[in-house]
Amino acid sequence: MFIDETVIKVIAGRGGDGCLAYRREKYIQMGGPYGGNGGHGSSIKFKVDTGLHTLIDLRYMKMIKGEKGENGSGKNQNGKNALDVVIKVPQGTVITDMDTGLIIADMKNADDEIVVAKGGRGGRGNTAFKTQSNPCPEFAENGEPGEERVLKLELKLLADVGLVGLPSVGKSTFLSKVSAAKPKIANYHFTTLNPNLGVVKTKDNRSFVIADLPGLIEGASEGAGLGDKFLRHIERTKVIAHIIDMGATEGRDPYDDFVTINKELENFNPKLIKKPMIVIANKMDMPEANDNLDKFKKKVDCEVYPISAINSEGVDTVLMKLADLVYQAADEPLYEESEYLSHVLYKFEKTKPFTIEKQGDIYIVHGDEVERLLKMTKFSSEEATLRFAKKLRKLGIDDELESMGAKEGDIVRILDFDFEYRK
Ligand SMILES: Nc1nc2c(ncn2[C@@H]2O[C@H](COP(=O)(O)OP(=O)(O)OP(=O)(O)O)[C@@H](O)[C@H]2O)c(=O)[nH]1
Ligand SMILES: [Mg+2]
Repeated sequence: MFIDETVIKVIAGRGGDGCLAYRREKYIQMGGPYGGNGGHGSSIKFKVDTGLHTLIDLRYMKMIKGEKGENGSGKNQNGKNALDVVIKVPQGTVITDMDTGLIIADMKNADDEIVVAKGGRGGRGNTAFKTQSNPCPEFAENGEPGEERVLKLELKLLADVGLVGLPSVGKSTFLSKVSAAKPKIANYHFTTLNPNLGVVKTKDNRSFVIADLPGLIEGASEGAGLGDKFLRHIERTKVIAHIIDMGATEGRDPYDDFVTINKELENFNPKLIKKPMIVIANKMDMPEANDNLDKFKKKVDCEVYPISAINSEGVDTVLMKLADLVYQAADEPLYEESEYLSHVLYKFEKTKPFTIEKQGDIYIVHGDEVERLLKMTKFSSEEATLRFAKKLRKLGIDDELESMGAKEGDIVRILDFDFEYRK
């Protein structure tokens, strides 16, 4: 089965917890802190595998979870880092962050590999907090939570030329004549249900890839017929080739067909109709075809190439023209820089540290950074609690609570934890 779209949740592993320990050995007095750091949690990575041609494997994986890093232990032993989780995707996969709608990566190269969710850092053990003024810290940190994202994966095939047209105009017939591809051909609509790719070689040995798409009909962008979702596979193509039934074998006017298809292309993505475009006038073996072609040419200002795909007539000229256009076209990126989620994946650093909402006498503090701080604090130690309070103050939470009118003893809530406000 060909699957070209799926949604998946990724949760990177949490860092291991730091250890709180002291050195206690015979003959060593006041051994000091001795707790090691936790290891990194596993990051989730996507990597191109050129042997894959569909997203079907990911369709059945609703969630990918990373492993927690190992906890630190006594004698300053650091926990082991968890191994990264590497998920294979087909070349041409586009990864979008569902929260922001921004692109994380366009995996178009054969060796592309990217981190989509970063594993949490290991919490520091108490040895790491040792300073001159605090030679024996009585606290350690919990591991940092791993990043979480909901991702949309879309496969956008890599082809140089996209064949578009209404059903039964001969798109698959054309592909079968110019390449080794063996698409299904029949005289009923929607014979082609998934895109087919074929490699073409011209007489002068230039080579390029053609994509044959399922037929489009009026209203495809609103879901009519097979819809327009397959058009994502020509978003990368350098050239668009319209195939038109110039024999009008189904009684339609060829010019109307051309207008209909262009409208659907534009509705899907306005960039599509700005690509270099040619018209392949097919079924020229039919009796009315020459008259239709004359009328058609008067109405369009696009180059028109008459062929009979079924008899392989005229196809070499078309291929030479397509090769010219493909070889001239610049390699344009699919997305602009501004459509990308910033390269820095540290979600926590980008977001506003907190917001405070007042519900009755309770002040509820939200925010990734504050919540992460809370999760990394071991409240069993007084020192750690003090450190947490200091950090909140540094973030400006105390100031904001004060300006919101918080009084001594009011409840401040972060996640499931309630604290008493003190000035
Ligand atoms: N007379 C004539 N018939 C053709 C020609 N090319 C294709 N056909 C016929 O047109 C019908 C449809 O051909 P396909 O290649 O399956 O058309 P398609 O555009 O791929 O159709 P969908 O996949 O349904 O969108 C078949 O019966 C072909 O034999 C041609 O040059 N002349
Ligand atoms: Mg077809």
